[in-house]
Amino acid sequence: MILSKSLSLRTILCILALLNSLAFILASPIRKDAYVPETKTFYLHLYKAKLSPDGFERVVWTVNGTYTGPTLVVTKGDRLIIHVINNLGEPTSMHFHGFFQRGTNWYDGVPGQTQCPIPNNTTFIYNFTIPDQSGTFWYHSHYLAQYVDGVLGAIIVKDPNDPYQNDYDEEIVVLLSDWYHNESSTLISYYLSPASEGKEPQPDNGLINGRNNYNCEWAHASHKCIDKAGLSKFNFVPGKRYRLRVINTSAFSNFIFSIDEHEMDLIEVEGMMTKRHKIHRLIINVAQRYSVIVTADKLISNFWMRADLQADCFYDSSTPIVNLNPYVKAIVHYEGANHLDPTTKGWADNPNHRYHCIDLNVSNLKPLFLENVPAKADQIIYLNASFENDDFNINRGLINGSTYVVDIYNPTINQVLFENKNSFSLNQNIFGQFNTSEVIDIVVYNDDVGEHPFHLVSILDIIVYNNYYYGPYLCTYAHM
Ligand SMILES: [Cu+2]
Repeated sequence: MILSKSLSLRTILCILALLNSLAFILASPIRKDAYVPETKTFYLHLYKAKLSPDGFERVVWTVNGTYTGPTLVVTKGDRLIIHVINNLGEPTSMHFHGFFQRGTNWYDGVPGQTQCPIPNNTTFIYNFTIPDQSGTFWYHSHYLAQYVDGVLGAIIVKDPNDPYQNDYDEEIVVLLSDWYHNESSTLISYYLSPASEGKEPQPDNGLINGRNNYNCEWAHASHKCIDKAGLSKFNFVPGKRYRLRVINTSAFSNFIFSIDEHEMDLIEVEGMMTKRHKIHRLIINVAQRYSVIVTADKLISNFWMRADLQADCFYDSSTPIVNLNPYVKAIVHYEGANHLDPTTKGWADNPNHRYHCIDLNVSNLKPLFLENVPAKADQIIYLNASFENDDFNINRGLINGSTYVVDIYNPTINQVLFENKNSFSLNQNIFGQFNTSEVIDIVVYNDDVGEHPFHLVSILDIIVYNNYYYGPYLCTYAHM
């Protein structure tokens, strides 16, 4: 009796719920353009090739043979199946920068945290959906400094209900990067030696979409180097409006990005739509992403696109910058203009503009849609970032006084999920473990003179979401 009573009660509740949803369907207008999510499959083949992005030939660690790698274009709601085919000759991994990976933390691509490295001559398939994010993202190797050698590309997640979709006609991806003529293994072994005194290796050049010129007089005479290798060129159709998606994929450098005589309206910061905000120069730090709308409303001509490397910020004044042209350029070519180099002046050098040139001030950015922030955090985590010399005079990065030591073939996710561990050695730098519903404030303090981007790797999520874990993979191939 009791059982049937409760059943009938449940039935009534179900009917009520059904009536409710029927009422909702009747009340809401039927959207003709509702997007049906798709599964999108990509193949990223990693291998080395000799390329000369700025005329100086070097071994580039490519994705599908090119630098930069292919742009992956998907739509919010899609499932991504990404085959990473590793023929680099050493292990690798792929990180998809900016995605929350809720419930698929084991596809976040961080060796030692969320997976084992992908061995050479092995294919690993990442498989995750993007249910609630859109905007400008990028992917890059998360193994050692491989992305500095070239393993990177853009990911664009379109929003079928993009609030600005009627405000631009076309999209352009602009990848900015510092560029080194030595491979990252050489750079790292120098950096992690007493000789560097903790000063990061100086880049040799900067690139816009993988291109720039280089002064080959600065190269060793026997080295293969072509002067005037060529700049990236962006074709503008007069009257059209362009959404530029700008990503700084550098190892070390920030840029000031601008197009001569063209204002930019900033509309997106790292997947968050903002109120439309007019600027002239965009300051963009390592790993940051922005969208700006630029209108081709000038007389038909050519204009410089600029990405000024902030070389003054590299070191203190006692360390000279050598053999580097920090004025990185590309060309904005209006359809119908000649093919000569532009003669335009930058915002700060143009006497008509220099006194009212608007640089991005991040405190002026406002989200387009307000999000409710929980009133009070259950826990506050303080992370203090600093750099110090160790006993061997090697400069190390520290969080709360502790250097991170990776246990690369026993990732933290495995320790939590398979070994049920909840205490870790100091050098695993685990500063908090939380329950699913807890609200956490993370307070990051940068104790270094240099600027440092911080990156929410979803290992925090793993601990939060471990109840939902349904088995990714073990590191069975790790010791082959
Ligand atoms: Cu990243």
